[in-house]
Amino acid sequence: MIRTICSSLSSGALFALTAAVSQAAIIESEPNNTPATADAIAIGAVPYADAGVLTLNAGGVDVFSVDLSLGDVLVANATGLKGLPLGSNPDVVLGIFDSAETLVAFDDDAGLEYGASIGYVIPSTGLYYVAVSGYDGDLSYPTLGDSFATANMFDGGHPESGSYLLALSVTPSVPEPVATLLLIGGLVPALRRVR
Ligand SMILES: [Ca+2]
Ligand SMILES: [Ca+2]
Ligand SMILES: [Ca+2]
Repeated sequence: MIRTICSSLSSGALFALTAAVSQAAIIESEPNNTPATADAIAIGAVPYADAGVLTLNAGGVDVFSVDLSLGDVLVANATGLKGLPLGSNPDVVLGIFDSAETLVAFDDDAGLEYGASIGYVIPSTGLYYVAVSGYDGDLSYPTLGDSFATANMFDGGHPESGSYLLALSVTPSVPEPVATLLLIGGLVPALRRVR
């Protein structure tokens, strides 16, 4: 099926399509187990949304760094793809760490099945880390304020492994249509005053 589609495209179009697809996916490069070895994700202009199919290794963590601005709404979802029902395996967890590598948000199972989901409003402009790890079975979650080095579930002790979907989005704190209305609401009275 893929070959049929490709044969109908010129090499230039195929290159453009390949480039567009590769730029649109979150990718990782192991080892990315710590903030120091994180894979950088370029957010660019907001609103932003992207996703990638990645691999969690037993004992491993996948860490991604993102530059975010005050008021940005970061939403991260991780969903296990190894078994059915979707999200049940691997049992992933998500952590958001700030530039000091301090845990500021954590989730285990708010996503699909044992998938993880976090929505976090960025309190100050800077670098943040999105970390995907596995549930380690000891019934003890990390505490907000923990450092990456000491946060339980991110210490390399979990048995979970397999492919998972990571989806990230970043939106401004005030939705654009609302911001536009506010701008018009401010401009129209001003113009009337000028007249
Ligand atoms: Ca990985
Ligand atoms: Ca990793
Ligand atoms: Ca989980």
